[in-house]
Amino acid sequence: MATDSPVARDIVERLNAGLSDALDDDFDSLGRQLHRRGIDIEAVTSKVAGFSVAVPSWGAGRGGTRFAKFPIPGEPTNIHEKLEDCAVIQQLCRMTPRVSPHFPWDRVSDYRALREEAAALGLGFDAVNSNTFQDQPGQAASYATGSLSSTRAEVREQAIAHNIECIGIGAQLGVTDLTVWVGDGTNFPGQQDLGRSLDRYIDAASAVYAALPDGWRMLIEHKLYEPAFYSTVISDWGSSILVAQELGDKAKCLVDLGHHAPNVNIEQIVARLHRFGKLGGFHFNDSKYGDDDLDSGSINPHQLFLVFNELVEAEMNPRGGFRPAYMIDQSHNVTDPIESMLSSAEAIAGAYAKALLVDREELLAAQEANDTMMAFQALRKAYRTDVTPILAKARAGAGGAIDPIAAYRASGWRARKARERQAAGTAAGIV
Ligand code: PSV
Ligand code: MN
Repeated sequence: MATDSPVARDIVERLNAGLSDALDDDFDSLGRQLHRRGIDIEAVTSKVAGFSVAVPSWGAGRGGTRFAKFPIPGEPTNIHEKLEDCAVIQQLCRMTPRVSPHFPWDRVSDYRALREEAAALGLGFDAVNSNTFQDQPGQAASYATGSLSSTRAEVREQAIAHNIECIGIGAQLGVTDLTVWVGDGTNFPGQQDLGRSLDRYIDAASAVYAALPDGWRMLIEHKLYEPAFYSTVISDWGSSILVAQELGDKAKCLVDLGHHAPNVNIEQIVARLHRFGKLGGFHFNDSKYGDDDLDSGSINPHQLFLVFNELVEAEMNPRGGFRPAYMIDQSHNVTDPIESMLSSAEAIAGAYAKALLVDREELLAAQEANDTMMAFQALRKAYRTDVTPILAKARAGAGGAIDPIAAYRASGWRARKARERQAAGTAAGIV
């Protein structure tokens, strides 16, 4: 961490001092309860302290919807200001040490300098995201017909070149993952040939894959629909794994929680992808209807827990290796993005902590004996445990805030930035 913390350290220390007795009390009580269940709270706390999830640079602003954007005074409008806000999140919660950039949104002239700027704020970078789902001013060819799967060769070439440029930027930022999400698809039956569009995607994606340096991965992110509403080229995990298998070992699948039809069993998708060594990353958010990009765990915390139950299972039984790129991918329309990401980091780490509490021997024994109720109870016991003292201890132990949102509010950060920063525009768009 740089010597100048974004939020004054004494604010965090003063608030922590007022909360630490109660936290110790709750932690000790939970420790006794877990001890009776054969669980060492210190071991769980140190695993939680080692957990991290990246934050998206674009999530630091108020994203808006397709219809409107309502900026707040003091929100960041460029990558430098976004990094500052991400540093606040990391300072207070201590589990978001990396920022995932998106290009060309985060374009600068000197990426080595950007890496140093982030490092001075206590941050590193995570997976680079390419953007071939929007046209940029002055761009030679339009993505109106798709990008990697477009019928037009010059469009595919441009999309390939952009992804290769992202790899080059990522190398300068110290990153080793490229996440590729394309909005390619159709709005009318018959608009494009469903087989040939996938052929074109695979051909173009192979050219990007061929440019991956050693140690790099290409994370293929699927999404059911939007912006295309009849068919999407990489619509589901089936298409994603088929493409990843076709491309090769460096290609993995990335699961974004919101990119599935309602009620789809996403934890099973996680288990399947892991089974075939293809689970590369995860985008956390929550939804009620579609790709709502709501805050993680705000609608369905139980689903988040069940997903983590599979992720912990994968962590403990890595088969061909398990190195997931975890990232928050949300759009904050009605909250301060810093508060939303603090709250989401807590929800995500909480689901992880609960999944660590599952007695896996008990679960396996019940499963093998076909004792459905006891298998379910093994999960339920873990899920209903209040793990907030573990999360707060892990945070405070790493120098963070016991109550991050309270510390953030006490810091007056946003009001200060409102005086210093330019106002954000109101142009709407999907983020
Ligand atoms: C697409 O909906 C997505 O989930 C992809 O990860 C994009 O990169 C991101 O949102 C921002 O648009
Ligand atoms: Mn995503």
